[in-house]
Amino acid sequence: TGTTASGESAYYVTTPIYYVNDAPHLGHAYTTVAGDVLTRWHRQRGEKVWYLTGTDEHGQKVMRTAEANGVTPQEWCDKLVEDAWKPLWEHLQIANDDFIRTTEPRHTDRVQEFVQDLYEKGEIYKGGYEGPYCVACEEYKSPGDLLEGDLCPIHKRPVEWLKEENYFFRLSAYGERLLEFYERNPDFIRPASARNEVVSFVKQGLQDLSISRSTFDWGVPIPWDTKHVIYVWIDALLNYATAVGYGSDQEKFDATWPANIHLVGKDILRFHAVIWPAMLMANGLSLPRGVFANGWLMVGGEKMSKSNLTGISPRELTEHFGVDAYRYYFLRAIPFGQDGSFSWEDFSARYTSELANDFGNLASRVAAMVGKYFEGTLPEATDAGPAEQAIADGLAAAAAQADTLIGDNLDFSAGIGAIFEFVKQVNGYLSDQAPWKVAKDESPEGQARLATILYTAAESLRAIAVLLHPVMPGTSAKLWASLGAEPHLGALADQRIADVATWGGLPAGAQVVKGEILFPRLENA
Ligand code: ME8
Repeated sequence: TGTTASGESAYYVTTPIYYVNDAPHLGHAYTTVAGDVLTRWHRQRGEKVWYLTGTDEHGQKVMRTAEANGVTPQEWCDKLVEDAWKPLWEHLQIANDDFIRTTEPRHTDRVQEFVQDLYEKGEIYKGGYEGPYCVACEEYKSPGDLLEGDLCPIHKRPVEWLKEENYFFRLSAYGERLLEFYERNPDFIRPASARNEVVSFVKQGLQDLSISRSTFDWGVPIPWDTKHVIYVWIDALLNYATAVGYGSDQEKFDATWPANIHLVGKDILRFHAVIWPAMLMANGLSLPRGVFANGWLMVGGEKMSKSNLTGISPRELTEHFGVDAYRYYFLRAIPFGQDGSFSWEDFSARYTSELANDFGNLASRVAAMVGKYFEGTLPEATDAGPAEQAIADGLAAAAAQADTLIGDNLDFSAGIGAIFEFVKQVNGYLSDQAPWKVAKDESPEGQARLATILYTAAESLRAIAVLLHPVMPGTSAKLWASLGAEPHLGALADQRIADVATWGGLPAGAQVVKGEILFPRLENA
């Protein structure tokens, strides 16, 4: 990393660090793919970007899973991280800059220093606590929130009664300051429904937070009282700071912190929007600029989850639809921030109509016609008129909308929708202009018209390849190659969103080849 030319810190995006009690499912991949699209979008804006993901390895949940499998927790974590988590992110083309594991010394040493510091500042004291605890959430519950007396409202499984002498963080002292902070930074928590929920939660009054455990030992020891380990959530939240050099590499930390966006599922919003900012306030660090809570992927009306055995493996879907269609589908089909259900039928329908028919066919038709009528050499557009101007205008509008919707608002569904409106517009243009009919007119005027139509379509595809690159990097790269763009314009990753609508980027003379089919027909569709 490093500072940008202006000395501003990088656009820093994080995912939750996931528990390694089991392999990743669609829900984890949902948040991670969203973060990847967001960071790739900002890279194409030409910004300095830092994208962090990782794994949360301490706590009872992971410890018990390791025990049940007859290995040590560390062995269990090492195996799952290397065999399941990292390979999946590679498979899904996740371009994270770092991967933090909470068992790494670069993290655990800093966690101890952070907690020691709070202790010395008087922010931590010793006390006792008892209450119902959900191990799947790694969280004490309020008795009033339990279902049927003893079920966790998220996992629908019995809670355990815990009674411990613990260390407490004076969270209750931060309510007013947090409310002021939310007030001054109305975009800190998004979407608005999430902000409202947090504000009303904090207004009810905060309780001090138990931040240590002494009934098991799989965690980071409290430095001044090593019979206790640090509560897994305090340990975990700190990853966002330790991974970018907090306490170890001040230059890197200054170039990266604060995070611009913590992406989280709505299940862990309070940890990120209440506890985490309070921890940072207590320690005098600057606060993240935003927390965005995504909704839940549901199966049979319940949150898809490992604990409920409803987790679906992303590979089941990528084998059938391919990686890029997978990345596209969840962000396109579900407005980011809302819950959504996955279904094979819906995925197949969107694959066929939007990806294969609207987009894939456009790309292959244009390449085929440039091949057939101009031997693969992109002709010049000498006869551009109002129809071509409408396409250039449509592109400018789509690019501007997508930039705001995806890059600023994290409204992936509407942003991708804007790009696909442009795809539809280009398809409409081709049906109206009917180049296959114009081709029969062998006069110079007819040939100039044919050249102009095919140039316009190919130039539109140039822009589409750039705009879809953050969402579908592999497909866009194939399209870029098929347009023969690279020798003239350079690498796809170096194309800038701000320039994408400048008409005429792809020069006449580019060698257009009919590449492989972008979205093959589905088997058993
Ligand atoms: O909570 N729908 O880890 P975790 C959408 N270690 N998103 C889902 C989802 C679903 N059905 N299921 C999971 C933890 N997710 C902690 C985080 S951060 C300092 C520590 C996503 O393995 C979503 O982002 O339970 C959710 O917040 C995260 O996975 C929880 O993963």
